[in-house]
Amino acid sequence: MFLGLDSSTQSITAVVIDPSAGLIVSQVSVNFGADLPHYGCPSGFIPGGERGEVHSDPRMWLEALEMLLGRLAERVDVSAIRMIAGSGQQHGSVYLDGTFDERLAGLAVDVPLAEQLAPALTRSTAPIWMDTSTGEECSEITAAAGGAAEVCRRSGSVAIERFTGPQIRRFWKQDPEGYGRTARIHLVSSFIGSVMAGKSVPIDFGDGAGMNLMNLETRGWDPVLLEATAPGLGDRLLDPAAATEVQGKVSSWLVRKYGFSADCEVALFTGDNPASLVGMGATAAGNVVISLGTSDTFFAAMPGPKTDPQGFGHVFGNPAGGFMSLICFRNGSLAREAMRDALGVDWSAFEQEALAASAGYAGRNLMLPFYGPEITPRRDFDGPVEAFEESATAELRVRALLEGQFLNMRLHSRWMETDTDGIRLTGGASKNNGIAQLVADVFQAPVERLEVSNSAALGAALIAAGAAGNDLAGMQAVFCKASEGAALQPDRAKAAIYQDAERRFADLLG
Ligand code: XUL
Repeated sequence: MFLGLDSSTQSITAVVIDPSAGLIVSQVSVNFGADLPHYGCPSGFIPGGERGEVHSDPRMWLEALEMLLGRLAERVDVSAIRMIAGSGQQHGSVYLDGTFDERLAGLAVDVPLAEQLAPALTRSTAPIWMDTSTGEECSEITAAAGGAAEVCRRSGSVAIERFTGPQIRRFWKQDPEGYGRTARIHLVSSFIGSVMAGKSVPIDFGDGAGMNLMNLETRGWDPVLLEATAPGLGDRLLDPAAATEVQGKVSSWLVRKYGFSADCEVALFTGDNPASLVGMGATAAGNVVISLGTSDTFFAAMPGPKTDPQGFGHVFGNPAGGFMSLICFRNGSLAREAMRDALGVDWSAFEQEALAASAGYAGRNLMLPFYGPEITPRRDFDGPVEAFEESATAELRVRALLEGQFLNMRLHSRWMETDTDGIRLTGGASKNNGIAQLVADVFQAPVERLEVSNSAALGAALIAAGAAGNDLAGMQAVFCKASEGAALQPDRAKAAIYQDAERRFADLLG
């Protein structure tokens, strides 16, 4: 059996798989807010941060890990687990002094984990991906490294507030003494991975690329970016490595406390998006994942390290080799719900009817579908902009909003220069057949919806099984199957319509 862990914003999840039986053996979660209310983080982060600061408590992650492993050991014979891998919410960072590795090597089973490791923290809290406090540091890094295009060329992204390099720089500026005592900086992924391995393990190429510090070509830390970020930073990071690189046996603490086998091994931990790419069965180029959530995301495997010339999209390492893109659209469900409220309709029933009623108007009436600031493209909007050929009815507005969202995705994923052979649609709004058909038509590609839940933890379990020699593509064919029946096929008669609509949409965007 193989174990995948995912330490995300609101919870930590374990998925255990048995590839020889093609079975998910167990899925267990601990919710930070509900299970550990004494940390006062109902949504997984410390509320009330000022000036865009969003931090979490690393002790909470440790206590949750311990609780999770306890629950897992009650349900599963953990001595049969051969390899462990994992993932974490991307960009979050943990700062530790020189005692961290000694503490890991000598963990006692009868003292809480958080109590044993907390004294090694040089920064009591961990900035996470929701943090937007580092605008100034992004500008400083960009200037010192030769401009935004240069930062993007080197690291795969322009300097972004939530990315770890700007966060590290802010810590160095605010607390130079604390930075000085810091011997090791981990991401959430490598921090949890280190606990499992009983020693500090490297950051992997997938998550490492979300730091504005890793050079995409060399896949090592970039000397210019290190220099532009904080003094002596290279000494505080282990060299990045592939997620599938086995790090040795599990911590003896896992053996003594939970009954893991002393022969169980640990592969690297990666970011939740790279792990989801694996868990969604989309690690081969040509498969695109579109996740329709609070924000919409578009991610896909890429053979080479191309970067977005406009600097909106990001490039991370693909745990199966090569690279992946990640593009975030802030106005996802936020915009769909704003329109629902503005029209005063029951969205779930309505948009399917609206799409059917307006079928003859495909691509005719355009809308820039932004109800507030957007990150792709990075721009402020006060509300949607309509360019309608006829007077706007509720049906036409719904069509134009959704078409606008998918045309915006199509336009802003062009830089990847990969074919879209198939789309795997996930997230709340993906269940709607009208929306799914519209995605197929706009992208002119078949759309499948998957049964997978916990795609990051499942992806991590597949990475673990792959690191032990199991064939990844074969496992994905079993574990990442499409849910119901055949894929939705695009209406080929709409190819020219949406090609033209994309051009007009780009013009409207200006
Ligand atoms: C990706 C990002 C988020 C987190 C969520 O860049 O910031 O998707 O990884 O956990």
